[in-house]
Amino acid sequence: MIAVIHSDDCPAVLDALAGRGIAFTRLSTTGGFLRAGNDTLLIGVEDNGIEDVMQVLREFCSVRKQFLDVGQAPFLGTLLHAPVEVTVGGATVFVVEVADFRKI
Ligand code: 2BA
Repeated sequence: MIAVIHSDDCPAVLDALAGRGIAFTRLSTTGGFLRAGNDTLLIGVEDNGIEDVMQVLREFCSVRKQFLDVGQAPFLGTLLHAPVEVTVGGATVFVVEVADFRKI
């Protein structure tokens, strides 16, 4: 699983995953739209572990609103004239099949 989460939610998510014995790797990443730091977790689980991870993400990744103003988003050029409300938080999750998994 690949989960992009808000950095503020990351400590609680990491604690919850570790507490359940779920292995993960945390990567510091940057969102393409906000150009702000977020965290991406690589989480290797069996099929029957997917829902456990989803439950942790639902519990600890809250959705909230944030205002994005022109100064924060110069890359949007002239498209942004007034602050816009953006939904942040939650989790963006990709569940992908792994062809092979080995530790050597
Ligand atoms: P960002 O790209 O920085 O996007 C942050 C939030 O800004 C998005 O939250 C969304 O609410 C809003 N947003 C993004 N593009 C927008 C647009 N063109 N117009 C208006 N609002 C827009 P989420 O959708 O929850 O995404 C959170 C983070 O997850 C993203 O940060 C990005 O790092 C990642 N992400 C989301 N969808 C992705 C995808 N299809 N592929 C790869 N990464 C993705």
